[in-house]
Amino acid sequence: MINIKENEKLNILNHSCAHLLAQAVKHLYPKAMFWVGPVIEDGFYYDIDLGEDVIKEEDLEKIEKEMKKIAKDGKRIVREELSKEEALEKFTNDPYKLDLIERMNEEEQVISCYTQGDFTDLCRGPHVDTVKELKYFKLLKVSGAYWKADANNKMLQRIYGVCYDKEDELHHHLQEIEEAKERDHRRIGKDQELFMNHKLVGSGMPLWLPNGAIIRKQLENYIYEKEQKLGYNHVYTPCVGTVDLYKTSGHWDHYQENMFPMMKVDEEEFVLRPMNCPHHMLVYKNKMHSYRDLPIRIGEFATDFRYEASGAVKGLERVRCMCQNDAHLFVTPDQIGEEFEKVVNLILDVYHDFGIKDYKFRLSLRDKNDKEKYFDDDEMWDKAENKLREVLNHLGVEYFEAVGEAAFYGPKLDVEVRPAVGPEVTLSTCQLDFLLPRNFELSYIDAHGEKKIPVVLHRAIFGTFDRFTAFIIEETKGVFPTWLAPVQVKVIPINPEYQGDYAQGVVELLQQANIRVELDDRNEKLGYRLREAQTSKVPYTIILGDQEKENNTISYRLHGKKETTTITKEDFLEKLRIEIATKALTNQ
Ligand code: TSB
Ligand code: ZN
Repeated sequence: MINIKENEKLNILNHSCAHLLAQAVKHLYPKAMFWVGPVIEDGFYYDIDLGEDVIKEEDLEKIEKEMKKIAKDGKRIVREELSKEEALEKFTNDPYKLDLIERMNEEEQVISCYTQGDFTDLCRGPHVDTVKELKYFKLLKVSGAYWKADANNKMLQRIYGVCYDKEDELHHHLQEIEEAKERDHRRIGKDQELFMNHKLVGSGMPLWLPNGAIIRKQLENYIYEKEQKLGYNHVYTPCVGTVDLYKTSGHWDHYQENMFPMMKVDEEEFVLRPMNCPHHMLVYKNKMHSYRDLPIRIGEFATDFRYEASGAVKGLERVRCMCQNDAHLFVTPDQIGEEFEKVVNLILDVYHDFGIKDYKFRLSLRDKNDKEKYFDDDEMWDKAENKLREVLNHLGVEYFEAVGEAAFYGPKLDVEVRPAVGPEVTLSTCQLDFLLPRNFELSYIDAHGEKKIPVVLHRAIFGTFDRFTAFIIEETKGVFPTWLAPVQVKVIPINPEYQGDYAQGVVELLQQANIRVELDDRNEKLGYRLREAQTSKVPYTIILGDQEKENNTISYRLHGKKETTTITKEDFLEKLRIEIATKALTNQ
């Protein structure tokens, strides 16, 4: 998709279209008042206070019609510059615009407004010359948005739209939106019964259904095995901690707005944990360590709770209850480079296994001038940042640097991916930390018998199972590689009356080999059952007729393919066994 914001011409067009939208809304809902209507990456929106009225998705067409009518009328868009006093006077009945004007400084910015026909809006501009230029636009959706993004404020209505200067560009954009909707993990998750939400459980608290649980279990087994081979030790720790634990770690002071509130039980004050690091620090501290023990790698599939704004919560991608594929690596300063390299290699290895190609490494560094935001030890920061850079260069991975994006406690490497819908998100992360081991007074004995403080690497390869699953659903469009697919094989006897028993035997054979298999011997037409197997996205469909029964063979069809292959049951089993064991991406 084109980034409209970065294209000056489209930017002006979209911003002008936001005004056109506001004018049309004003015609249809005279009581409407307008907050702000900015251009965004893929179009524009306008936040509107409609009083008692509510705009629904089905009202957008009527608003669009009104916009077309105004555009056809072709009024000029006229700019007027005002003093602050004049602006306050002009918008005296509009509390939203007054709020904006009151915060403006005349010395620093020109206050201007733009008028088209019967509609005037406070705006910096620029705009197109006449509304006639706005031809190819579409309103896309409507949602709620708190005034100034503050949940204590009134909920406004946000209408999204997009405008292009050529018809085919708009058409192309709308097609892309349609495709993205098809891929959206929330849609596939519902269609394939992978997860659900229920308001009795709460927003951002998905329930994993049996099909989704199979995928998750496979992911857990997969990464657990990798981590075992790399010398990780997994633990189980509770998903609550006391307030004092988080005071010790510093989260209570620096991360509290992302945490669920405290709950009191007897005399103890608990919080649901937002991170697992404090627990793992205590696991490390449970015994003395020598430099010879390091690196120590403590891993956990750990449930965390974070307060995410209700508007930000999204399917499995952004949740309030998540499970991290977490580990904390305790190393000597000399081991930072080597251990970091192993983490990057693990990330590359995993992405290769899943066929993930479209991602970006972001190296987040400190802003040297910002002494407040960052832990104060220039030498240590320089060393650490250079080390991470050195490793990335040595591995030859492409990355970009983000100055001022590092955490308070150290530099980090994140992997950014783009979901079907919405802004980029972080999947994997690896964060260096010099502070937490100090806060917990961790130590090891070095080669000279001296007490030293270890460095910690926080790392999550999948990020969370939740977000990674969301991403994989979208990457595969719900056609999972066989090793991950909730149902791997569907068995369809052409005529259940004649081949039913044979089909049952094939099912049992596959079940014995731990293949996830389903029999479809319903009394429905073959075409209907085949179509359904296709839409349910099962990798293999086995079709059994008289010939197969006579010859003791099976005929299978791979998802999305027309041709059918006939082989012996044993050969099929062997083929599947290899495909699953190698986690092949053959049906991708
Ligand atoms: C890696 N303490 C570290 C840990 O040791 C940590 O918590 N890092 S984190 O805050 O970056 O979170 C780890 C990963 O969780 C992120 O990279 C991201 O992929 C995932 N994640 C973060 N917030 C959410 C959320 N609300 N929903 C789903 N996944 C999330
Ligand atoms: Zn951590």
